[in-house]
Formats: sequence, C-alpha cells, structure tokens
Amino acid sequence: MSRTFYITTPIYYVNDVPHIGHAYTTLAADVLARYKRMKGYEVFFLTGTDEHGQKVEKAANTAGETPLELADRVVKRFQALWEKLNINYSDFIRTTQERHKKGVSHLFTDLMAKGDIYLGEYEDWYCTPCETFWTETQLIDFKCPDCNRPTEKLKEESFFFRMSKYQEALLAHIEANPEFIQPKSRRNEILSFVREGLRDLSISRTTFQWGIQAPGNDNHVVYVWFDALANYITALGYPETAGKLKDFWPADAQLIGKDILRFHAVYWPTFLMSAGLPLPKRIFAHGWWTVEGQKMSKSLQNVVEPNMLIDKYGVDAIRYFLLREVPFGLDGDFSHSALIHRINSDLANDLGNLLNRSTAMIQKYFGGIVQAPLEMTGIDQGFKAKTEAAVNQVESCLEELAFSKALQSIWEVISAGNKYVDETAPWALAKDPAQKERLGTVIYCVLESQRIVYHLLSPFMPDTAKKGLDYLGWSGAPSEDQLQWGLLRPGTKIIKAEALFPRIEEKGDI
Ligand code: ME8
Repeated sequence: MSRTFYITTPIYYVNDVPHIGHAYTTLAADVLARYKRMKGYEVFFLTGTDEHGQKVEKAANTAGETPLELADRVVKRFQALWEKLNINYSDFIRTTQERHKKGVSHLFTDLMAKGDIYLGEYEDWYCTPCETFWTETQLIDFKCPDCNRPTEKLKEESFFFRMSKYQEALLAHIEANPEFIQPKSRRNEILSFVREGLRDLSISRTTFQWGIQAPGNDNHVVYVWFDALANYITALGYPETAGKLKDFWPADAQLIGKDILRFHAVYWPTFLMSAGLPLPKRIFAHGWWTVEGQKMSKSLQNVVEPNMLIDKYGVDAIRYFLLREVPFGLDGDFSHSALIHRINSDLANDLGNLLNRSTAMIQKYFGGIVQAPLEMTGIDQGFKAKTEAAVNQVESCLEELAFSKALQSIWEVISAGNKYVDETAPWALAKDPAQKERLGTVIYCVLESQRIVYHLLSPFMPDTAKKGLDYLGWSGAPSEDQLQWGLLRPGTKIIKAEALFPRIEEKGDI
C-alpha cells in the first residue's frame, strides 16, 4: 500500500440540523483529504452521525417520532449538505449501523475482559444537552459549567471504565508527543486536566433505552460517548484487524471543535490504551464561530444555515471564506459584510481579474495560442521563484493545518501576478513588433503561474480550480507532479475567461 492518510471529523448529533459549525470541521477535513490525495496519498476520510443517547431520544419524543425515524430523516440533511458543499468523503458511518454496534459491543467486552470495566454505582449531576456527568464542585450554581443549563442529580447502577489506571501513561504520551494535541493552548488545557487526576468513567446508563445494549446486561445501554468515539475504528472494520484497520489506524488527523476536546484527548486515548491499539497521531481542536458578534443559538434565531449561503454566494466562495477568514484553532466571527468583502476583494478583484485580463490579452495578441517562453529576465525569474515558493509554503502550512496561512501564500502569488502584469505592461510591448517574443514570454509567465495557483487552490475550491484550469487549456486531475514550473505547453489554446466571481453589491444585499 502506498503512503496512507486517515482523517476524521466528529460524528454529528442528529437532534440538530447541520449549521455552519458542522460545515466548518467537515470542510477543513475535506481540504486536507483532497490535498493529500493530490500528493499521492491513499486517503481515508471519515465522517458520519452520532445517533444514540438521551438527547436524540428526547428530540424524537418531542417530534413525535421514534429515534430511528428522526435519525433517518436528519441524516439525509447532513448527506445532502455534504454533497452540496462538495465534500468528498470515503465513508459515512451511522452509529445505528450493525457494523458499528458490533464493534462497540466487542470493544466493551474486550475492555471488560482486561479488567478495565466493572459494575458500580453512580451518583452525580448530569447535563443532558452535553451528555456529561459533573461532580457537585464542578457545577456553577448547580448549572452545567460548559453550557450553563440546569443539571439533574442521578443515582444509578453503572459500568465504569478504569480511566484512573491510565492517567500516568496518558500524561507521559502527551508530554512525549507535542504534536498529539493541537493547538498548543489546548494541549496545555488537557495537560492540567489530566494532572489534576482522572476519575473512573461511567460508561453505561440505565435511565433510558436509546443506545447500544451493554453486552451481557440488558438493563444498561452503553454511554453515548463510548459508543460514538468508537466510530473511528468501527468504520475501519474493528474488531477485524486485517484490512482497513491495519492500513489506516492510527489516524493521522482527528479534527474536532474545542468543546469536545476532553472526550477526544482524554477518554478516547485511554479506551485505546486499554484495547491495546495505538493512539491517533494528532487531535486538532478548532475554535468556534460566532455570528455577527453573537453566540449562535436556536433561541437567538441566528443559526447560519450553510445551504442558504451556498445558494446565495456559491459553494467555493463559502469554502474559501470559512478557511481564509479565521486561523484554524482560533475563534472567529461570521458576518455577511466580511463574506462579501472577501468575495469582492480576494475572489473577484485579485483572482478573477488576473485570469480575466491574462486570458483576454493572449486572445488579443496571439489568437489564444501559448508562445514558447524565450529569455527570462530578472522580473520573470522573481515571479517564477515566488510561484515556486508558494508550493512549499502551502505544503508546510497544511502540515500544520494552517489553512488561512496557506491561502494567504497563494494570494501573495496572485497579487504578484497582477503586479507583474502592471510592471511588464504587455499593452506597451504589443505596440512594438520587435518586442513580440518578449510579449510572448511575459504572457507565458503569467499563465504558467496561474496554472500552478489553480492546482494549489484545487483542494480548497475544487470547482473554481477546474474552471480556471479549463480556461488555461489544462485537463486532468491535479497531481503533485503538475506543481512544477514550465509544464504549460507552447501551442496550447487558451480560452478567454468569464468572470469567475461577479462582484456583489454591498448595500441592500445583507
Ligand atoms: O459533539 N463553531 O456533535 P455535535 C464551530 N456527536 N464549530 C461548532 C459550532 C460553532 N459555532 N457549533 C458546533 C458532537 N460546532 C458529538 C461528537 S464525535 C465522536 C461525537 C462543532 O453535532 C463542535 O465543535 O454537537 C463539534 O466539533 C461539532 O460541531 C459536532 O457537534
């Protein structure tokens, strides 16, 4: 098997319809997956839905449906959105699928056989929206410290996982592997949480039905987070160790939001340690989006619905905006004016304009036919070097999941392209027949730089990249060996580009 890359998103609860926060994680994973595919990796990109638990059961009751009816209905909304957002995943796991349920039962049985699961009694404060137990000291005015909603006191028989046993091993792993939890601020949070001491974890419930039955005890359903986290291996065929699990586990990158870091960076690794499986190489927690400065919430009725945005602005404008506007790992604000500004300035003015003017010039001066570049002067060499540098910058930025910085370095080449055209002034060269070869070389350079730019853009904006490359007479899937300067062949026929991104009127359009 060639080099492999396994990337995951959280699996989303089906009690809610997809919003911009869900789209964000999935989109980031898609960009990385597409980039790695372009670099020749065998990629497995997993997403899916989290369909068990009290929260889903309650939502189904309210809607007058069975939990599975609710899940069947909502899962379609996620899948339709991913299609519309151009998400190219390898597999979509639903926790109600047999393959998953079998894997979870096996994991539970295995951990029990290892002596890491025991039956005990639980008494603590439970927050249903977060599906989390809290000790009394953790509560703030008896409310959930995470979401500030009321908690209820629950006492129940429960299976426990001996998480405490893995405290030292987990600490040692985090300390020895600085890449394991990112960004750094999040890693520090987890380090202090683990240093404070790990309690054993309640991993079953008896107070509701909707979940996977605990093996050998019909009164218990498996705790929804134990169930959900296991998706990352059940989708690879766990407990079958040959096949996908062998090829792809441990995951290269698990992308999540900052709110679910503890589950992924503490619970999940300790389950894996107990199961004798290696830990994921990297868990990356991104920040949260607010909307026009406010927390996004159903009660404020300000939930940003990605379908509406895509219909209005186009899929690639949204893909670009979400990853460009805010450095991955930090919180950010979504506003219509910021979105429109990015579309007008980065996409219409910089990117679109360069393609437009350069494809128009080659029509006018050479009937659309690429000329052989002859002598490259200093200005040409500088521009070529800038384009080549961006290839390396994108590589190192994406290695760090710095999507915004990667886009910034691509845009530096685009701006350099517009500047190069201004400075070489092809319209002036065209007036002098003795400069015909020079003119051909200048236009070659500006088109060749864009051919590389559109390849680099293809993981971020697949449709736009395809359009751009079509105009540049380039067909075929983007691949690593096309990132080199000089592959645009003289004699290629270039088509005059239409506006890729029409400008949007700022007023009255919000
Ligand atoms: O937590 N900005 O599912 P979920 C950015 N089922 N990201 C946001 C966001 C916002 N405003 N709101 C939500 C679950 N998210 C579990 C996961 S994985 C084994 C189980 C992100 O549907 C949030 O950070 O509540 C999280 O990563 C994701 O949406 C899923 O949320």
